[in-house]
Amino acid sequence: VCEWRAPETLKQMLDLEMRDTGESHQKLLQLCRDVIKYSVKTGHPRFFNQLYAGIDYYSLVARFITEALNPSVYTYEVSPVFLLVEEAVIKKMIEFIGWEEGDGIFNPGGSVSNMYAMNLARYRFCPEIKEKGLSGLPRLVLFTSEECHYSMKKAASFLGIGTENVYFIKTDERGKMIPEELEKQVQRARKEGSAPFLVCATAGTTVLGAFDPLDKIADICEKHGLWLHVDASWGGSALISRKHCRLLHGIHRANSVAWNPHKMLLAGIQCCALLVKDNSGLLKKCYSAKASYLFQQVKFYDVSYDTGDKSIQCSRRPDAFKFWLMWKALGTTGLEERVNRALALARYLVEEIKKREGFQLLLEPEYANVCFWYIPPSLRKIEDGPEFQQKLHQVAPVIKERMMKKGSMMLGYQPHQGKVNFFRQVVISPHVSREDMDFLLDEIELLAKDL
Ligand code: ABU
Repeated sequence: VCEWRAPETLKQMLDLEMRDTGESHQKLLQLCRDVIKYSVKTGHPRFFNQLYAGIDYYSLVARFITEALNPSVYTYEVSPVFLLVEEAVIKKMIEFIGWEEGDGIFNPGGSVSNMYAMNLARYRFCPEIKEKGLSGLPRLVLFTSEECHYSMKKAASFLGIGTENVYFIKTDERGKMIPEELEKQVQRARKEGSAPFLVCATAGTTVLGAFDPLDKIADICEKHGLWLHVDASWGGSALISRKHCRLLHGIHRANSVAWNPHKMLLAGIQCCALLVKDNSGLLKKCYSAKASYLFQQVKFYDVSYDTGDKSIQCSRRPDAFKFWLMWKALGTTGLEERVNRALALARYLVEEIKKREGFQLLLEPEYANVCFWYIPPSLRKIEDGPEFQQKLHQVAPVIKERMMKKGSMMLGYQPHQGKVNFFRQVVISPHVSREDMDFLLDEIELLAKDL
């Protein structure tokens, strides 16, 4: 999976210096080989480190095509095909959310989609902000769960809302936002004289893979007139599965949804859409700056296809094409099988963890995040308490170091919400088999046998 080298060693091994004269092709080939050798093979079936893994081969072909054509998706005149493809993909994603109509845009990352949504919600709340700026606004407050993605804080900071004005709502033992706590916090914000404007629910949290109760959250948003954004960057792909789409029950009531097909569906980084339930051109009204050298209003074709002004970007990659080509190749059924297979494999891993001594599940997962501790032999006789917890906290980092130095697999770990370091195994790639799950558990035992 990887050929680990420490940064200083790797700097010496790679010839990173850029010189006045160019290098020979032979040298360039060697450099390319080195780049490949020392890069992490995220397509390897034993790369379980992040919320993405593997690559769909059709989306890889799509990437070859777009890299060669080098388009920028802002006007129909330079990106006729890719603009139509993006429109078609957005339309189809909107159907799966359950909206009759809507709008959307592909962005460089789910964090950016969340930021777009936050800004859009604020724009709907006070449209004059676009011209007048922040001065004169009341203290705006938004709500999200304590398990939310860290982009919520970044967006609040970047947009001038302020991280103190993000109210983090308590979650239950499964990591889901507690609606009654949301209601309390909205009322608290109103009593404080601030202006609540947005609730961001999460469908598929980063660590635990939890899904917030969207229907109940939507009831509260409707009652208080708040924009509901669902960060389904990770969990959105469950919408494709008839077996698992119930995880997102109520998503059709959202005002906006972030959904990243580059995660569970393997559309290749980056492939991230922000979808908006709107038919009034809100995205364009909020973001457009009407550059006359790009978005001329007098053209020989229908300028409504020049959709780039809905974006805060100017140059923009044709990310929807990767998803479109693989959807064309696999059909909805193939995508559905991909989701079902990953979740079945996660379930297999859970059952194997339960059978093995020393492995302890954190919670029953509802998605592809399998969170567990490994308790090595020497700790099994120690009673649970501060000493045990402090020792357990050291275990996952040591195993991680050993697996990376050996190069046998990659698996994430973290401390989280007061719990000491535990592993988070993410099952995504269709190239992963039950044997890889067994290998993972065997390898942890092997790497930790002296701990
Ligand atoms: N956007 C979440 C990515 C981090 C992770 O893979 O855990």
